[in-house]
Amino acid sequence: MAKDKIYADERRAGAPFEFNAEVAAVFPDMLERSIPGYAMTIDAIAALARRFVTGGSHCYDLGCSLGAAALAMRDSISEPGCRIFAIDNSAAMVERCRSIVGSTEQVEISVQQRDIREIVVENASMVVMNYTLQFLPVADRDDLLRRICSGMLPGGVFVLSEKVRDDDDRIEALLVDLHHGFKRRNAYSELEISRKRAALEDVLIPESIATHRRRLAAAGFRHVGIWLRHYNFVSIVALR
Ligand code: GEK
Repeated sequence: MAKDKIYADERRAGAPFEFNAEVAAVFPDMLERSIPGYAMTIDAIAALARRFVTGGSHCYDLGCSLGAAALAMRDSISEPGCRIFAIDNSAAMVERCRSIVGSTEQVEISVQQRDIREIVVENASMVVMNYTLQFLPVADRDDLLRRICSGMLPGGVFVLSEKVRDDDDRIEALLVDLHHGFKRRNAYSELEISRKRAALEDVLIPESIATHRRRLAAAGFRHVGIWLRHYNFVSIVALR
């Protein structure tokens, strides 16, 4: 697995973060060393796919990057006639995702380079947004979640993983610090951590758990619960 040294390079300082070829090439390492709980979300997506995906339905991995969630769903679906749509608007991610996913398996994964704000979700028993909503403009988030919910089958499952912001400023500062400690233990230097933080400013916009809960309820999800929290990273399960 190629090691993420992007922000060790001082030429990267100052520019906003982008999902380009350089990021796509080191992405699995970047996620594992930066997102506490990431591997657990992929395991849970597999377990939820076994439980919730129904025959002849669609599954969506929105903001799929290299397709980790789509692959977890594919390897767990035993129902017949399902299709998985893995969608990302980064050309570099989609190109790599296509070569990782291949095309020989029983459950087809259709990898598409699209903006997830423009897609139609239909006949869905499972939708995953694993750390993707946080990259959309806040003003676009309500509408997208409404459209996701209305394209889902009754009893379908939505998995939403996000970096969150605590309403209490002291707790927020503590959680950010603990997260930086996690990154230091994963061999990122202070300089890499602070450059990445600056690059993500205005690109990754975290919201509070209360805001996510309100939006999910307003979108039409009947049951909403947090199944994972590690510092300021959460994963939420919502049932249509
Ligand atoms: C995983 N889910 O491994 N339309 C489509 N894709 C988008 C958009 C958009 N408007 N905005 C951002 N993206 C993956 C990890 S990464 C999370 C997801 C992270 C895409 C973007 O190109 C990137 O590939 C992905 O969302 C977010 O489980 O890097 O922290």
